[in-house]
Order: sequence, then structure tokens, then C-alpha cells
Amino acid sequence: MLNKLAASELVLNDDGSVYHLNLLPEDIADKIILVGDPDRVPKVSQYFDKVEIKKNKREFYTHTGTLRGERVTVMSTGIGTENIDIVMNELDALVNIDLKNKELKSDHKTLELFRMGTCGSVNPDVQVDNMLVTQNVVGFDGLMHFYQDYHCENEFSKNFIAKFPYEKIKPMLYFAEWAEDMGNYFADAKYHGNTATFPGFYAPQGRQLRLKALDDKFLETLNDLGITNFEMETSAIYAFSKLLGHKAITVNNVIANRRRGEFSADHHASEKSLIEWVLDRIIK
Ligand code: R1P
Ligand code: URA
Repeated sequence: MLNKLAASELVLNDDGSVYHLNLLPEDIADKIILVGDPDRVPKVSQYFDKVEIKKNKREFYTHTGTLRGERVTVMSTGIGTENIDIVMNELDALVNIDLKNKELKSDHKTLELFRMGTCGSVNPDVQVDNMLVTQNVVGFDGLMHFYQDYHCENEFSKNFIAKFPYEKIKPMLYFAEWAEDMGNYFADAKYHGNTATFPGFYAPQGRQLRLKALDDKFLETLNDLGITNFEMETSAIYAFSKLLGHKAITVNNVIANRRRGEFSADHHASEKSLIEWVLDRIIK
């Protein structure tokens, strides 16, 4: 790879900020909370002692400030791994590329990334309104196949691939793991599990409105293969973190149990408890 990046590869705004996130290197902390919903950003930053930076572009809203004296950033990613492709590449560029000269830096900076999201459960025993930490993830979105150097194989992935019955979908699967030491932040989570990340909310997650999903037994099959829950971002967050040398962990609040047909009775209260629970653990 060339050390100097062309203007078409690393696109910057007029003020030198990265193109989609609209941020300069000094706008982010080393601890970054990633949420899907832009409306969740102020709900998180309201707990900060002080918010120093507020910037946004499209679905990417960023607030940086201090909490209990420590610098922290909260950023929305919008929905889906295609946005994570942008978020992870541009966050990494902010710390590991000299934006002025468009050159890769020789010293590497590691970011700590915390996805604070919501998910649905495919395990009938998981109770809604509880925190679930992702250890292994299977990406159904196919994104990481576009990156030459990405590979992750472990006991979970080998078992999953061996038993996965849907041949049409199999080629797009990829796997990723949490940064194990980040698990120390959330050792007391009610659930630790394996997550499926999907490139859609409806049929990919077994939902049928007017259109039939692939298989009525899809959720049951996933659960039999060791999946606990699903959402739409973690596979790419974990995979990019491994490739780019960052550390990531996902905590999702379970708002739906799909096998039991249950949805959180008060998802606003559930979101508030997720925010307080995560903040209390990542910043002491
Ligand atoms: C779907 O409603 C969205 O909610 C979940 C999914 O991953 C998807 O982004 O995450 P957030 O609660 O972080 O938005
Ligand atoms: N997020 C998802 O992607 N699916 C759900 O069922 C709930 C939250």
C-alpha cells in the first residue's frame, strides 16, 4: 500500500475534517460510545459533566465531553454495517493517519469502542430489558469479504458453518470476536452470548409483514446453532477493530424476545437504564 493517500481515497471537508463524520482529530476521545439512534446521543451526553464538541453530518452525530473528569465521545452510527464501514474507517483515520499530509502515521493509537445498542433475542429464556454482551458474532451482511486481510475462525465459527443449513446465504457469512479484556467492564452483565448481525430488520430477522421470510424456522435454527440475539452493527464493529487494531465490545439491551413474541413494556425506560448501566461501568 502506498504511504501517501490520494485525494479521492481519503476525502476531507474544506476544514480538513473527515468527510462523513465531519470531525477533526481533536474532536474525539480515546473512549468512544457508538449508538445506532442519533436521538440517543444527547440522552447519553446529558450525563457528561460538560459537552465540549457537538458536530453532525447525515446520521452521524457526535458529542465529546468529560464524565467524572474523563474525556469521552458518544457518536451515532445510524442503522447497519454499511454505516459501520464509514464510521470505523474514518475514526481510525482520525487517529492513525496524518490528515494534513494524507500519510499513514508510524505510531499506532488504539481506541476503546463501546457499542450501546438494542437487540432482539432468539433464545426463549432471555428476559427483555436486560443487558447482553456479545462474545462471538456472525455477520450475515457480507461486508468484510471486501477486505483482503480479514479472517476469523474459532470453535464457534467452525461449528456454526458446519451446521448452517441455508446454502444460499452461507458464502456471505463472516465471524468476529469481542476484545476479551473489554469484557472486564461488563463482567456483571445478566447475559453473555453470541450475536447475529443482519443486513435488514424484516425477513433477515425472520419478520413477515406482507412478504414471506426464507424459513419459518429461521430463528429456532439460529438458536440451535448457538445464537442468543441479533441486531445490525456488531459484526463489522468487531471485525474492523481486529483489522485496524482497536478494542471493541457490544452491550445491547434486549428489547424484544422474538421466540416469545414479547417486546419491552417501556423501551424508553429500558434505554435509560442501558445508558446509566454502561456509563457507570466504563467511567468510574
Ligand atoms: C433497528 O431498529 C436498529 O436498532 C438496533 C439495530 O442494531 C438497528 O440499528 O440498534 P440501535 O438501538 O443501536 O439503533
Ligand atoms: N434491533 C434489531 O435489529 N432487532 C430487534 O428485534 C430489536 C432491536
